[in-house]
Amino acid sequence: MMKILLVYPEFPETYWSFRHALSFEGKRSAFPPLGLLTISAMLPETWERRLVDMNIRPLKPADIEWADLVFVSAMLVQKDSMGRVVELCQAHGTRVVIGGPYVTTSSGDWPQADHLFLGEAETTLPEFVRDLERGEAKRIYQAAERPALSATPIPDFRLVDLKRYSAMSVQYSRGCPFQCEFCDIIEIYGRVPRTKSNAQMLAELDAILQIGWRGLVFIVDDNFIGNKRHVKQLLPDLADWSERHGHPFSFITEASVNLAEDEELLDGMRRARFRRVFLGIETPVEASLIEAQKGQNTRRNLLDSVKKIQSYGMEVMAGFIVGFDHDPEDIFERQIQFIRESAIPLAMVGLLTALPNTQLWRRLDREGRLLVESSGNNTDGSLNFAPKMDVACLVEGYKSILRTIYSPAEYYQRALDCLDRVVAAREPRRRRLISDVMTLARVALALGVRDRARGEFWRFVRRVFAQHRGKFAEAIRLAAMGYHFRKVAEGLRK
Ligand code: B12
Ligand code: SF4
Repeated sequence: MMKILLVYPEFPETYWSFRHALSFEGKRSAFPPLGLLTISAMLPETWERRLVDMNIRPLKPADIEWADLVFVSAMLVQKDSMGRVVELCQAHGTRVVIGGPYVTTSSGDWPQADHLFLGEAETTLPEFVRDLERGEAKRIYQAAERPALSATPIPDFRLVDLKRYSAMSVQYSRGCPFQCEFCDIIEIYGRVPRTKSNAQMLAELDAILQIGWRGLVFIVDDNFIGNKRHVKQLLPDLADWSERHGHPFSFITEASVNLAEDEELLDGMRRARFRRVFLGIETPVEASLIEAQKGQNTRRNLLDSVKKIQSYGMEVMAGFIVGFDHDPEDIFERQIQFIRESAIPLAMVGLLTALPNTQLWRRLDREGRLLVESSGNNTDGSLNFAPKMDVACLVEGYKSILRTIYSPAEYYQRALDCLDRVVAAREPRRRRLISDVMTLARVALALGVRDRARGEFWRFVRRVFAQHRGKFAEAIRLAAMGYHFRKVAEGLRK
């Protein structure tokens, strides 16, 4: 029997850390590390396992001393923290196994690790276990092909400390059929979306229901509608499941903008209780979309698409990018205008980043424009390539977008516009009255008393009471998120 410690390294403070907003809910992190939960379920049942998510609590020497093997998973932004974990393991003489998207794209950076997994682990991890038992474990395991998701077990959700997270994660598909130039998803997970069966998905929902989870579930797919035919078969089953279980969950996911043209999909998602969807809008400038090979966004009116999705009860969140070669000088004002008109409160605006091994990375390399490895965080205001626009103009323009869209007046107005557009839906039954009251009290104290923009906050609350009383909880959540985004944007300015 082996003792396995699964470690998820720390994220820096970024847009996606949601750190300033999570503290209002008394949570430490937004989502549990699904990659580690998934590989845990592939290990022999008799092996003991423990999970340390360093976004929840620090890793202690005693954790490592307990383990025979330490498994670490990381994205590029967790690189430094992963480096410290690997060092700590070495200092304790404990073997360390690393994998995940960052290791897959940058394996050469890790001479210190004992075992490296490149790609998905459904076929390679069982091979490693067999090799280990024979004392013949190799240093590098590289998946020969992308596995069918029928081989993916139900993740080990029981390892998760539910109280610490604001949502649970499940995955339905991997891969995306599009070919955006900057995207590493298609390099890591491929362009042929692979899906789980309906039965697999429902079994995963049963599992998280059984451990006591109620509330938000993030379907972490790269593009939930990558295989529309399969999704259309899933959605009715998902809606039935939800009905049968008294609507314990609502869903959030990521999708491409062509979702807007498919009413069957939109209706199916509404019925299955999808409440938020993250879209890759990137830019309102057609020439930049063409440069980015994002044809799916040029074939439609993007503002109308957002509006359509909102009308199906889903708040739209979206990613925006500046720094394309074809960006005109007024790109910053155009992005601000688009974000304003689209009523997207949670707009993640980033500088174009060349992630390792992407088409963009290869092109810039050919053109001699690559400068350094990306930090993996496209919202930290740093550039890893030489842009066509003057660097100072680009970075200052980028910051001006953030200053504007997260200024309290702009943000609260977008939040109100969003509440106007997103047609109200009954939320899942919850038994969390006390924690909801605590959240409200914390938000009111931070935003309504301590914050210098408290006047704007109370104006927002008054307008919510007057126009959207039934959406009060949603409005408070949006206010808290806006506060987080503003804090991160302010940090960037220093
Ligand atoms: C959910 C998600 C998040 C969540 C993280 C939740 C969490 N706690 O994990 C949130 C929304 C917070 C997030 C944020 C970000 N993310 Co993210 N995210 C994802 C997403 C959509 C799904 C991750 C997931 O759960 N996958 C499901 C599991 C099952 O897949 P997996 O992790 O690949 O695991 C498999 C294998 O890789 C392998 N494996 C994984 N780990 C290990 C470890 C060992 C030891 C072994 C043996 C095997 C192994 O086995 C698994 C089964 O095959 C991925 C895309 C994707 N398809 O994975 C992007 C992705 C990981 N994110 C990415 C990025 C860039 C970011 C951000 C930097 C974006 C930004 N600019 O702010 C931020 C950074 C985080 C932060 N807080 O600062 C990139 C990473 C690129 C890279 N090379 O590192 C990805 C690939 C998508 C993309 N291109 O944008 N993200
Ligand atoms: S639509 Fe999204 S996931 Fe698909 S290729 Fe483009 S950026 Fe990548």
